[in-house]
Amino acid sequence: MTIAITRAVSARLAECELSFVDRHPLDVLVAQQQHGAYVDALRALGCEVVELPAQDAFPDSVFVEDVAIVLDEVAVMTRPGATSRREEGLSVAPVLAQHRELLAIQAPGTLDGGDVLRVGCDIFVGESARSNAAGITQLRELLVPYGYRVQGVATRDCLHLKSAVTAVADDTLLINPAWVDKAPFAAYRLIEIDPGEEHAANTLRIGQGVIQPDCFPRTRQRLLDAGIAVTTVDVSELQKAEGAVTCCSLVFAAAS
Ligand code: CIR
Repeated sequence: MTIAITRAVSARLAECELSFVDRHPLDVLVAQQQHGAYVDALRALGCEVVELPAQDAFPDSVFVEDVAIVLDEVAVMTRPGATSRREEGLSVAPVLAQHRELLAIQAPGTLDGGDVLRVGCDIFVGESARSNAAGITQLRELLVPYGYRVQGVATRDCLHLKSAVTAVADDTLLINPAWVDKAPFAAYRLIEIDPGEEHAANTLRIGQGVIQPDCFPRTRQRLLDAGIAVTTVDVSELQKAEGAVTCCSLVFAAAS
């Protein structure tokens, strides 16, 4: 069974961190409705959704992906790069502890889950403004004993590594080559986004298909042409908070 942990949208979402997108008026009620439809899509694709209550004190707390990395064997609580987000994980940890042994990134390390792309035993980590060298080194030391290879990857002009590249199948990645070099991913089949849809690389893989924002029709067609099933959701208000589809959930297999 696939579990997805989500958190309802904070009433203060409009006070979110922004790094690479400009601040535009944001309708929290619409964001909450869109988040509800995203949760519905997760359920329709077979996930058991664990919905955590909103934490209004933390504007970005809907973006639960950033506070933890969940692998088959273990989960790692991160130390988010934005100081405003450091305490978001405190209420997620006890929920994850029901499913996995917990490890943790310690100061001075910083790491956002949005920077962590796992493909099989390969774990690529964005060397971004949010994830520093100490965080990446700690993650490597924590996960090498479990057989993972952890590799830092430079990103540019985007918030996280998974803004630029995500896995859409076991051997296939969807990539925006303007934001990350293709070379580290040479072992995989690469599908490039449509260059006019620069935010389109962030997709959430569920089973044999992906969830993708509905505003990237040309990239969606490239995925469909490659035989990838696509479920679309409208997350326009969450995109104004520099979020998209991976960031709103922690998805993992239930321990057997
Ligand atoms: C932030 O800047 O931290 C939030 N406004 C957006 C975080 C999005 N997280 C993600 O894509 N993993």
